[in-house]
Amino acid sequence: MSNLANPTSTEAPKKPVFMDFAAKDGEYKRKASSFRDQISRKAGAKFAPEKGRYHLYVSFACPWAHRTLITRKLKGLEDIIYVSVVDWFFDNNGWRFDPEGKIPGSTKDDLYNVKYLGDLYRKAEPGYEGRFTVPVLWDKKTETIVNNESSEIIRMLFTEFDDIIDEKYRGINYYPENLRSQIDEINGWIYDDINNGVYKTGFATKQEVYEDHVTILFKSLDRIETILKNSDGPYLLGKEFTEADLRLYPTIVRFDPVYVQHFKCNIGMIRHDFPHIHKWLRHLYWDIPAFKDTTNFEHIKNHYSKTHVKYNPFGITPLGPVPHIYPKEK
Ligand SMILES: N[C@@H](CCC(=O)N[C@@H](CS)C(=O)NCC(=O)O)C(=O)O
Repeated sequence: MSNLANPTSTEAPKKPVFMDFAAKDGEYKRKASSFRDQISRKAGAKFAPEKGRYHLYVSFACPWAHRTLITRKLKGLEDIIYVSVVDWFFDNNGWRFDPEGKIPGSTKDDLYNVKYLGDLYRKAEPGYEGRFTVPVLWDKKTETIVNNESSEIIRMLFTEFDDIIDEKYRGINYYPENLRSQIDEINGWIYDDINNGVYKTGFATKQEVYEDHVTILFKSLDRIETILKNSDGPYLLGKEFTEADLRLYPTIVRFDPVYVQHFKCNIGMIRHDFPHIHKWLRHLYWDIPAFKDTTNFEHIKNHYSKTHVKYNPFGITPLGPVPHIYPKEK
């Protein structure tokens, strides 16, 4: 019997979930997330905000999951939503937990003690055939996945727990009404060209596809550089930190340590070629604990270098760049 039909199986799925990223045309195409329910503070909502009810599954390596970890901390939700962290190693069975505590920073599955993240997807939806991605926002009450799309999870965290969080975090919305159109506009091309652009560059399997994407990526980094140069505050939209900064950070903090070399995004480095982005990055990392405390370079570097065996067959993790991030005064 296929263990896909058994929601509580801890056996590895028979079908490999990984390894071929690009389609025949050499292009990497990211699939849409499958679970799209919402936590809502509206009366009668199926998924109401409650302390301890929701659990977040993340990888420290994953830039999309990183968004949710930053938001959880920025919004004072650490005692309200607990987290389990997968091992940085990802094999043919997908993300796995670390029940024996061998990997610093990783955890077991704190809810069911299953071996693979895929087991949770199959528990939520027997027969699920999509990808087993992080982040996952899990509801302990109905034992299902509420949502596995980071861009939606962070918006729920911005607003929907405001009645139960510490007063000092209430009303802080990084997607405020008055800046929405600007945030949407910048998010659009940052996602396509930069957040996802590094993957489209790195996973390309044809020379011309790679060259197209790396060119677009660096044009868009130039665009960010100009925006930050002309900004009247430290952030993309001026003095106010917004979701746009939050969504850009996980890609930029991985850029020099991983993407430059591993994904061949090497037309320039943030530290040497983009002084304003570099300053913005170091401000977030060194001045706001939600950024530094959720950035785990060991998980990030080990994951990409030791998991993408087609791209780095011997699994050697580069030692540089040293340091992974410069101090602020440099
Ligand atoms: N749209 C998702 C993308 C998440 C995603 O692609 N996560 C990657 C890790 S960086 C993953 O878990 N991949 C596993 C797989 O595709 O099998 C989001 O933003 O939440």
